[in-house]
Amino acid sequence: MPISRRHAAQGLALGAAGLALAGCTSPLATPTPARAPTAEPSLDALARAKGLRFGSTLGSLGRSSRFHDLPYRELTARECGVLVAENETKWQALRPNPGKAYDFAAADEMFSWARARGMALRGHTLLWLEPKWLPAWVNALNFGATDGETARRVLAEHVSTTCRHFGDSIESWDVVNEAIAPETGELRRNVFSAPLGGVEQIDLCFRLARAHAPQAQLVYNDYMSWGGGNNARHRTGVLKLLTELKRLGTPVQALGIQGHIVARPQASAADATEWRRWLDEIQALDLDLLITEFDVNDKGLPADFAQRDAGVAAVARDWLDVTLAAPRLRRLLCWGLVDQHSWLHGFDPRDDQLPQRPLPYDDQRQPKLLRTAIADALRATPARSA
Ligand code: 9MR
Repeated sequence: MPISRRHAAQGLALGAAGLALAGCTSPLATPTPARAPTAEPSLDALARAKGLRFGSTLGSLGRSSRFHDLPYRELTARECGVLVAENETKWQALRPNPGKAYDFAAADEMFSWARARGMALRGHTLLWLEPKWLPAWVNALNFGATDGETARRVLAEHVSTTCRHFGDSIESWDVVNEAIAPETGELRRNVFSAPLGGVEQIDLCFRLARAHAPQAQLVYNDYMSWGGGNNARHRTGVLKLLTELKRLGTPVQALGIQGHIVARPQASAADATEWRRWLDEIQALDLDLLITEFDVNDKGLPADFAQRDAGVAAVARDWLDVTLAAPRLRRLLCWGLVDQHSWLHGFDPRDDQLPQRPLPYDDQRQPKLLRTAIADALRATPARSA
């Protein structure tokens, strides 16, 4: 099911490497491999050298379990210092049926594996506000506009049960995910909007998370990026929401920038300037920043693998250079490491039916130019003070 909404207007830059696209001619050739990962420091080691951490996601649910692809998960352990579950800590996964107990087994298995390898954990997400990502039974609750007490109890049960289960093992929680509609810049509505209010349900979730996960960093996570159109409206809406939360004293501590960027050969010096200014405004609210779900949608690039990989790497480098330069940004997580396991195959396939190549490694687990771009961006970013 394509989610074109998020990709509508992400005009992105191609820097120097992107301009090299024109020279690539071999159809579907694999480009010169990026530097071998084994001879290189891991991405997390490069990140740590600058006071950041690098991480990625793994998932164990469904037919194509990434977690049970053993070479893939060892690659994840080699490159990463932080792990986030792709789906296993979402409300829908933990409690699809209100008549049954919470099921933490899938998340627990992945998290205990990650902790044994010294990885820090991120939780994603306590409230994915849009109705289509809430459990069907939650959407079906009929609170009525005045029954705030019951609505509050449902949210409180979910947030407290989930936070308490994971205790202080989770260093950072995406408390609320994707509350702003990019088409309008306004708050989305869900079953909690009438009885509790739009901003109020978000405020409540953060307060509950603070009470039940006192050690965790509390994050608002969304997919606004640079560029005009929907992205501009989305940025305005997110800034407005965070400003209002701060005014209310909501314990939000950081903005998670998902970073599902889209490769299109468009110049964007103005986009970069505007993005930098917006990141400054967010930090001026006394908020930290994280990149939580980085990948590059290559629908706008040619079929040829060499051209595509060069284009993806160039766009990534441009975006990462600007975004990583934000002084309060200390985490960079990819939404997967190997192309084969990307969500984009199902959600936003290419028009030519060829598989997307959005991640730092190809299906043979060989590093691509995107890995080089990420490594170089980490090398180039200023060091954060301790
Ligand atoms: O990658 C995830 C995919 O496997 C799930 O089917 C989908 C719905 O739960 O969510 C995807 O992850 C999303 C993340 O939770 C929030 N930001 C956007 C991600 C890609 O859609």
